[in-house]
Amino acid sequence: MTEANYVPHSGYHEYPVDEMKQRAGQFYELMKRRRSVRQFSDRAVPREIIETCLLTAGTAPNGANLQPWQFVVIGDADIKRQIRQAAEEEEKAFYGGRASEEWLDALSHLGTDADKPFLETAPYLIAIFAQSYGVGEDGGKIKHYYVQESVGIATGLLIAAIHEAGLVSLTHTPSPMGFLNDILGRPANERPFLILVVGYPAAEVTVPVISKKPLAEIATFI
Ligand code: IYR
Repeated sequence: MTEANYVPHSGYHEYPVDEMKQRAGQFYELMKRRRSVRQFSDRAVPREIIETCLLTAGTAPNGANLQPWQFVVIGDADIKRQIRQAAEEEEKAFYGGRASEEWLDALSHLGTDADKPFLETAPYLIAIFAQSYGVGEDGGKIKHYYVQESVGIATGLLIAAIHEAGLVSLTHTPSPMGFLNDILGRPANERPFLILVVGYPAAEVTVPVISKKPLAEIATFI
């Protein structure tokens, strides 16, 4: 047992209500401009930007503060090529019959297919792993809590940080993703969560027409 140790929360800033409204609105204006992008430029992105965005991801609230995540940043062309090859193999099976008609129907308005050139074009792929359990110095298993929730929240912060920095991203989830452990040499306690594709958009980038549900549909005040 480790005893709890408290310090004053000096990082908290209170704003006047009008300023709060303005800040909340500004953040919404920023975030609603974010789109998942599937056409990337090969333009280089400074590694430091990715590092800072990962630090933001690492601030996420998480189970028992055990921080059950690992971000593998891939900039190497040969590894990106291997990932594209393995992902496209799974995607061919997915689009070619493994996915139900209902699933393919739900995706049809996005115009996605098994071809994933962005996995090679984008300067960075971030393979996000969820650590189902930790491994102690003695090799013993350390129980992790709320792993999916924790990694999901961290990924959300990462996506927001990348958008705020002025880059675009795509959450890519070939299924199954076990090939990531093999290609990246990750241990058995780490399960692939998703691949975040990061970079600048291609010059003539387009995005599908979609809409977001209005507040009344996504929230209930009682
Ligand atoms: N993983 C596939 C299929 C796919 C599934 C969902 I749910 C999406 O929102 C988008 C795509 C692919 O990446 O094409």
